Amino acid sequence: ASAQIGVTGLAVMGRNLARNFARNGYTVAVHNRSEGRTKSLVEEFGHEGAFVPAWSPQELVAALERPRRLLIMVKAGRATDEVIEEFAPLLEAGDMLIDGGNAHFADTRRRERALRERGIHFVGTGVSGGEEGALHGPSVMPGGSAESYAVLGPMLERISAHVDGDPCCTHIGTDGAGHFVKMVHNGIEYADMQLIAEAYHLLREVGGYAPAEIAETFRRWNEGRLDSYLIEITAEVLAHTDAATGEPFVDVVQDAAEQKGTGRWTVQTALDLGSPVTAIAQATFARVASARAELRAAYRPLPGGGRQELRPHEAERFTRDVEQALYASKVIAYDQGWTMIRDAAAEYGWDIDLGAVARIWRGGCIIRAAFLDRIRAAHAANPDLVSLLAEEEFAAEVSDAQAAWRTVVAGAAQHGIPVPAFSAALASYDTLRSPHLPAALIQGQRDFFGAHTYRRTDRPGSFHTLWAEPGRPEVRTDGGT
Ligand code: NBP
Repeated sequence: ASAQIGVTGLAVMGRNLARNFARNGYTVAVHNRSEGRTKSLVEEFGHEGAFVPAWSPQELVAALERPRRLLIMVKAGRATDEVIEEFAPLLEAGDMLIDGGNAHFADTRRRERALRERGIHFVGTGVSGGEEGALHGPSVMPGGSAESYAVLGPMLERISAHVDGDPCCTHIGTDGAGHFVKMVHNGIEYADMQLIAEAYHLLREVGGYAPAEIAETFRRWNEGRLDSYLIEITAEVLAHTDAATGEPFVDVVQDAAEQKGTGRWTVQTALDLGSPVTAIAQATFARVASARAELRAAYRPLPGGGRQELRPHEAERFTRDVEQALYASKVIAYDQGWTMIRDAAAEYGWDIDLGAVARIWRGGCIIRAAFLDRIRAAHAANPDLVSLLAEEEFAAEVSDAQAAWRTVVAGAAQHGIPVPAFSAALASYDTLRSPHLPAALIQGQRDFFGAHTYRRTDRPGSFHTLWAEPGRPEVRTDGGT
């Protein structure tokens, strides 16, 4: 037994993580259900470090130092359960089974509980950054016991991305916390991508700019507060010309967005937790709607908004307004993600360091951005921070942006350009900012048809109005007077 870590499942992610461990000086035992992947890994990349090929689960387990650390990198879902069932009987108390796949956090909680009873640490671990990240340094979000992190953490930190010398890996919390936070990362990613796409759409349709010109605008924005991986690759995609037709790449790609489902999980879970992640939800629905060809065909003949061309100086001002709207919306979308993490921590008893989440997303992952360092700093300065909007600088930026933000959303409506994520973010801002919401009327409606009761602004207790009786008398329903 000489390997410090084992990896089973050697498709793109597993293979690259195994190589990453080996390149960092660890001896890595590697195994795959079908032998071909193990062979090709050792043949192609064997020179990169110390690999121990294993041709059966028994061989893999026998190759590992105790306590054993075994990383599962297979297709999420049933395959993960099958692999766990295959390996768990071969392990001993104190060993660590790490699931680096995109598992649903509820599955991770279930698996962790079952394996804990068998004395095995199950470490559900979010891994972000795709295959490149897996090889060169991903953002790593391990859950599971603090005990397991003490042994495993240093290895995961070593292979993770680093920003300013800090590893993009931290112990997120117990059981499913790591996979939960990875899920929210993907939800935020959906929102950020949709917001950027809406900015592009506005610059194109209202601003009248060509994709290559918009690419330049994004490059410029990438030097300011919007500096991020997603803005950077957006500029690349927009500047790309299709070789076959000579047309902008974005004009030859079908406008129907796909998804693997982690955004959907975020929205489903948010409803259960009561977390108002409206920008993330709209981004997810925008993908779904884009792919509903039959609905789009039915709506297509209907009239849209007016289109008048902007003069050059107006288009320039509009571009500046869109930057403000994008930034403000982005702050709201990220804030929604953090709200959801805080809500889940309370629900599941996870002790999550909200600043550390921002810290480990500064590198390796898809939403990496300069801006995350400010979120980190805001939480570090005030560990009880309820919202980014409660922090002075973010509040000032969003306040400064709000006039432009409203102009952009109103202009989009007039032009008939859909901006579901911009609108949802602005509505969220106004909802949470408003001193009065029409929720009071909703309570009245609920009390009218269902005697659901309401609370008054001037007195404690719950009340019901006898709507059918003359004079509509009010009764107190909680036994108080
Ligand atoms: P895939 O998700 O495509 O899974 C392929 C691997 O699963 C192969 O090694 C395959 O073995 C193995 N496998 C399957 Br399928 N069923 C199995 C079973 N019943 N028993 C044992 N092995 C089984 O691989 P991937 O794209 O490398 O992703 C791995 C995990 O990482 C997934 O959970 C994914 O969601 C997650 N992830 C992916 C990315 C990404 O960018 N791709 C990023 C972050 C996380 P075989 O070779 O014998 O068929």
